[in-house]
Amino acid sequence: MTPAQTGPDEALLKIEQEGAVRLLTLNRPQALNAFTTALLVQLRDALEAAARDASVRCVLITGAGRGFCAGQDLSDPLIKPPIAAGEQPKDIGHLLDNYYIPMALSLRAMPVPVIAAVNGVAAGAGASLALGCDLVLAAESASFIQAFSKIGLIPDCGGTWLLPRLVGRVKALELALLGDKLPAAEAQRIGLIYRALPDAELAAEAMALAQKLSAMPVKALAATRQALDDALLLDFEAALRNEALLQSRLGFAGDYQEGTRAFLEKRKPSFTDR
Ligand code: T3D
Repeated sequence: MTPAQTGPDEALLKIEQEGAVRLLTLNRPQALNAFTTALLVQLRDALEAAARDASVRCVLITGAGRGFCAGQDLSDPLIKPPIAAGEQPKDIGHLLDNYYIPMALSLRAMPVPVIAAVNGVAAGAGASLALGCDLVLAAESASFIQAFSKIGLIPDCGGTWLLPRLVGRVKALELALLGDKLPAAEAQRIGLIYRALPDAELAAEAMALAQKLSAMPVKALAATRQALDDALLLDFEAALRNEALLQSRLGFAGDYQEGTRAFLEKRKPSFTDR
């Protein structure tokens, strides 16, 4: 594994490259990798840099230490409730507008697949980060907590959009209203995540999956994500026409030519489009 680049404060987010996989490790283990504005900016910048870099064909996000991400850092002076008399509460909508939304939009727009390797607790916006990825693997000791309701907030960073789509309204309401800890195995059982697996296997399995995806036609994988998301907002005929539009674009791309040629020539394809 080689360091891919260094950020302004390298310690908050580790950026490494293994083959065509860009590994991003949230690195504030002392606070279960809770988000500060600096970490959010670095994560967004790292996602956008990976999106621009043709050598990157899959992104893998994980956390350092025993947590994945505990959501917003509640001790951040930008959001801490007023302590001194007369001090006004901060506008946390501003924090979402300027830090969470840009990061969440960059994640959703990635031109390559993104995997979350959830190594420990994913709470609040940390759960939204994981669930916003295309495939979520989690260690059996990991858990997902919609911690927002416990502190008087609603799910954010995409949580209200993602939860009902992933598990339906009834389960989404249960998770969001109660804010209880959902163990990884149960998250897999209800279809919230792709797979829970033994802790010792998580890192290697996640990297193997990322390498596998990176060798696939990633342009088509990103278009598949888009088509599935679009379809939830469209009627049947509009979804058919959207498929035709996306398929038409892919039909002109090199990967489709390569995929069909390789099939006919009975050889392994080598995909290069992005
Ligand atoms: O600005 C806005 O608020 C809008 C945006 C909101 C987005 C959000 O994400 S809101 C939700 C914020 N997150 C939470 O409410 C979760 C808070 N954390 C917890 O409930 C628990 O820490 C966990 C259930 C995640 C894990 O529990 P446990 O027992 O395994 O660990 P712990 O002892 O609570 O935490 C370990 C350390 O991490 C501890 O520090 P210490 O005492 O060892 O120095 C703890 O304070 C720190 N930590 C954990 N979560 C956060 C945190 N520090 C700052 N912010 C956190 N979110």
